[in-house]
Amino acid sequence: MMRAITIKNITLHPVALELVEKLRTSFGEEPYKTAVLAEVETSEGVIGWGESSLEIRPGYSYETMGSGLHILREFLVPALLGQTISDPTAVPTLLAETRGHPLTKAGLEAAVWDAWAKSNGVALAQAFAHFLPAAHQPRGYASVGVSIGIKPSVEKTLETIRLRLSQGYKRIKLKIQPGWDVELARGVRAALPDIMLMLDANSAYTLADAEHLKQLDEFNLLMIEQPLGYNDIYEHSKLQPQLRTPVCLDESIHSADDVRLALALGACRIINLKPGRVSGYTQSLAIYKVCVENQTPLWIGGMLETGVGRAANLAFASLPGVTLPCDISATDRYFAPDITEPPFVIRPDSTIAPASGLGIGVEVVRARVQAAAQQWETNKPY
Ligand code: OSB
Ligand code: MG
Repeated sequence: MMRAITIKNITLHPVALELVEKLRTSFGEEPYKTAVLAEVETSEGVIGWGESSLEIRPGYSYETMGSGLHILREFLVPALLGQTISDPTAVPTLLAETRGHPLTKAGLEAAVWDAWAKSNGVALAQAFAHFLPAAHQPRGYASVGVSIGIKPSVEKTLETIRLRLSQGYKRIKLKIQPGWDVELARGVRAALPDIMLMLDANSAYTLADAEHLKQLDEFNLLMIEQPLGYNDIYEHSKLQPQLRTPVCLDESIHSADDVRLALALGACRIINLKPGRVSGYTQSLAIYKVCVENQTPLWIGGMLETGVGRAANLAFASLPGVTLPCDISATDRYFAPDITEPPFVIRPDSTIAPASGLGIGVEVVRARVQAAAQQWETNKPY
C-alpha cells in the first residue's frame, strides 16, 4: 500500500546551461541547454524535482521556454497546489483542463513522481514498476548510445564517433538533413563497417524523397528516425514498406493511441519514447505497455536533459521492455558540471547505472541551480 502526498508548494526554476558539445540538427542549433525545473514540496516537507525540457525556439516542438513558463504559472501550478494525490498517475487528470503542452506538463508530473517515490521510500524505477506487471522489475542498468550533430565534414564526424566509441558508446546516432545523408552514411560505413549506426532526420524529408531515402538501405542501419513530417503518421506508412531500414517515429508520437495507430498502419517498426514529448511518465507507461503487447522495439529518447531529467529517464530506461539503446549519454557528454551529483558515467558495455537513492536518486546542487537560473536571466532572448 503506497501513501498519498499533498502538494504544499511549487517553485519554478528556469535554467540555461552551457553545453560541452552542441547538437546541430536539421532544425538548427540551440545556444544553451534550457529547461524549467519544477520543485514540489509536500505537506510533510519532502522535495521532488522534475524537468520540463523546453527549448528557446519552437523547432523540435511548438513549446518553448516562454510558452512553458506561461502555461505553468497561469494554469498548471494552480491546478496542482493544495491537491492530495494518491499516486502520480492521477496528475494527468488534474492537468487535463489545459490541452496540449506535453513537455511543460511532464516536468510537473515528474516532480510529483519524485516526491511520491521519496515519500514511499522507493527509487523511481521501482515506482514505475509498481504500475506494471510483476515480470517488469527494473534491471538496474540502462543500455545507451550517443547522438551526434551535423558536423562540417565526414572527417569531423568520424573524429567524434571514434571518441564516443573509445568512451564505451556502442550505438551511434547521426543527425542528417537533405544534402547531408547518403554520402555521410557511405563515408562512415567505409571507415567503420561494423558499428551499430542509426540516423535521425528530425522531419527534414517528404514522401517525394522516398527514392532518395532508399539509398540508405545499403548501409545496414539500425533505423532511420522521423524522416517525414513532425506530426505525420500516414505518409510514414507509405514510406516504411519501401525501405528495408526500420523507420522509428519520434516527433509524431504523443500518446499510446498514436503508437497503436502507427503500428496498425505499418508507419514504423520502432518507437522512440521521450517521456516529455508524451506529457510524462504516466503516458510513457501506457506506451510501454502497448509496445510490450505488440513486441515492438522501444527505446528512450533524450532532449539533452539536465541531471534532473536524465536521472528519471534512466530509471525508466532500466525497465526490461525498453529493448534498444537509449539516447541517454553520460553527464560529461553534456555539462561540466551538471546541476546534480554524482555524475552519470558510461561503462565499457555501453550501459549507465541509474542512481540508487530514493526517487530520482541524485542530489540537486542548489548553488548550481541558482547559477543556471542566473545564466537564463542574463541570456534569455525574450
Ligand atoms: O530528435 O532525438 C532528437 C535533442 C533535442 C531535440 C531532439 C532530439 C535530440 C537528441 C538528443 O537527439 C539526444 C540526447 O539527449 O542525448
Ligand atoms: Mg529524434
